[in-house]
Amino acid sequence: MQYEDLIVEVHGKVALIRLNRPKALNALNDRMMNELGEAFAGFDKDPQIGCIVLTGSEKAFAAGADIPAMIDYTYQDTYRDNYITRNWEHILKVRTPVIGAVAGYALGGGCELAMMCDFVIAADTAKFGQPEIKIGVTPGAGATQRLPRAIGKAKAMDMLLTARTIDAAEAERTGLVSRVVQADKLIEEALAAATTIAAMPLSVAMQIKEAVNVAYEVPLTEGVRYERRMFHAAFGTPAQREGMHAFLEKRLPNFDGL
Ligand code: CO8
Repeated sequence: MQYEDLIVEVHGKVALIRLNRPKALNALNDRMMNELGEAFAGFDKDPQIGCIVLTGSEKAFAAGADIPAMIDYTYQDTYRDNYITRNWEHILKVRTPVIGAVAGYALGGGCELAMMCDFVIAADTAKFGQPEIKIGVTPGAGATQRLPRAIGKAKAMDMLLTARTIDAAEAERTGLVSRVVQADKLIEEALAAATTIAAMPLSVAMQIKEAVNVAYEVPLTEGVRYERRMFHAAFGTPAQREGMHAFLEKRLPNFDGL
């Protein structure tokens, strides 16, 4: 599939999606967000794909929503006609695991998009920030909600109110990203992590992703009950049979198609 603002590649069972508007530091516009939705949906329904990596360029994962594109919007455009917001959350419907691989700027909507990935691997050049206040708007794709959950209220308020960017080391220290790697190894490391995930049973990976996301929506006892039902339901599945038999037979499991 050819896109205007994305480059997509398949590496074995891993799909790699690159945001590609280099002249605008991958500013996220309507066409790119539509294409991103299409790319995610296509890979998500492909049973050969076990993990998706979302990345940008060396200079920018994404420097936020496209400012010139939205400068003249009215409340009617944004609220009634749902401009901007209508195509930003396709990623949340993706059941296949998604890793964000962030180098350079992840600002505003770029940082929010990274936070919608299941986890983020950052290059040592990565910079995260929510500078919306500096251009006179609140965040709109979840930063006021996901950032405090990810890094705590104090750090989130600091970033949101001062528009301060944090570097990769601070992002890792605060839990915004899972690991930091050398910039020239980012794609290699992200593909390696994705390949590891893609070798696991996809059905179980999807269930784990679903259960972790439930943790942000329901009280603890409900979440644990939800997990327990998933655990009960695992018994008798091909993945459980193969995983446990492979362990006893001292061989690597083969989860292909499971
Ligand atoms: N939109 C459009 N173009 C951009 C953006 C952007 N967000 N960011 C950078 N660019 C463009 C610049 O205009 C410039 O283009 P040109 O060469 O034609 O002038 C080019 O990219 C390079 O940028 P700079 O020359 O500024 O590069 P620097 O290295 O000097 O600075 C920065 C890089 C610090 C990233 C700087 O460009 C910057 O501050 N960018 C804006 C960051 C920002 O404010 N982002 C938040 C935008 S608002 C938002 O994201 C809200 C999302 C809500 C989504 C809701 C959906 C549900």
